[in-house]
Amino acid sequence: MNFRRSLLALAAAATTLAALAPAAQAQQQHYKAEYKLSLVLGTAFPWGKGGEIWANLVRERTQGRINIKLYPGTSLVQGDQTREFTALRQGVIDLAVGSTINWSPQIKQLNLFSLPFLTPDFAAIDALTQGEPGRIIFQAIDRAGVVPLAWGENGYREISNSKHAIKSPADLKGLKICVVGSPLFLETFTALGANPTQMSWADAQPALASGAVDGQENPLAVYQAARLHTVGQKHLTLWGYVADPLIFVVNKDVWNSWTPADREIVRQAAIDAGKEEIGIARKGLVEADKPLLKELAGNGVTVTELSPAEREAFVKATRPVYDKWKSTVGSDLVNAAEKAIAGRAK
Ligand code: X2X
Repeated sequence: MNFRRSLLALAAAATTLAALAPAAQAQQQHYKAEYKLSLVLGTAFPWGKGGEIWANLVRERTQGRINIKLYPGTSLVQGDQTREFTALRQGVIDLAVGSTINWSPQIKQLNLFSLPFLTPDFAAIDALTQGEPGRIIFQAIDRAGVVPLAWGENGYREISNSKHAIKSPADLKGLKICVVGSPLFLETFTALGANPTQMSWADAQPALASGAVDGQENPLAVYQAARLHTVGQKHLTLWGYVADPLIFVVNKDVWNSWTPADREIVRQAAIDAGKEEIGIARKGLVEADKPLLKELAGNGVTVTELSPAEREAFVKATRPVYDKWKSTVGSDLVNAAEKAIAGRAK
């Protein structure tokens, strides 16, 4: 009798398992063999390293169920980085580590970080991304149909040019500067008397090399890894006018196709990769002797640091642009950002 009962129990268990297995299989079948991760900059840069760390963590922690391949150079949208967000939404891109600058034409709230001279230091960036403004921005991205998971960082954008040292807005007069992203950048540089021209990163490098443009603005880690001193960009001014955070995201349909457990793995891996990437992006700039500045000087680059009064002249010249864009970004969001920065841990 007992034996019979055990057999019955076994049979019941087998039936349950058999019923479960197809469900699990069905879920597995929705998984693609490979997921495409879009990046502007490759693994020679902190940005691309962040993508690589994320992909590796996901592959390890899902035992290969989710296999992510890197597509640097925004190659999935032929290098046109301002089309990256639309392609993400449409499913041409599965995942991305992207700059708020490149996605700001589609999501106006992302212009927040590009308001000139909003963030005075690294603690201010952290106050935004880890505080209420970061939550508001993630909601906006989510509403636009893309799942935001974690923050990373491209860095503070500093200005370089091939002509002369920039110490005041007058020194920018007439300089041809390439910029990317929304019209906010064109307005900021126009307010400073420069001659801005919109260009993707792919187009910017040959334009700098040929002298078609005089200058550019990018984080020091990008300047250094791209060896911009070799294309005549010998004058570098540290003005920290715009912080450039990155966001780790996933296309919504792809996200929904994963099991809840796998979603959690991908989210945690993005958070871990983001933290590590921010450390890489700030390397050489947060240590007391700022070794990156010495490296730059060693390459024959003139590094100009501004006195508070000199910096203030740039702040003043661009204030009308800040004020005008405040309503486009959203007054509530800008107010929340100013409050978070004022209350930051220093
Ligand atoms: O194009 C740029 O300047 C870059 C690489 O920094 C961005 O994608 C925002």
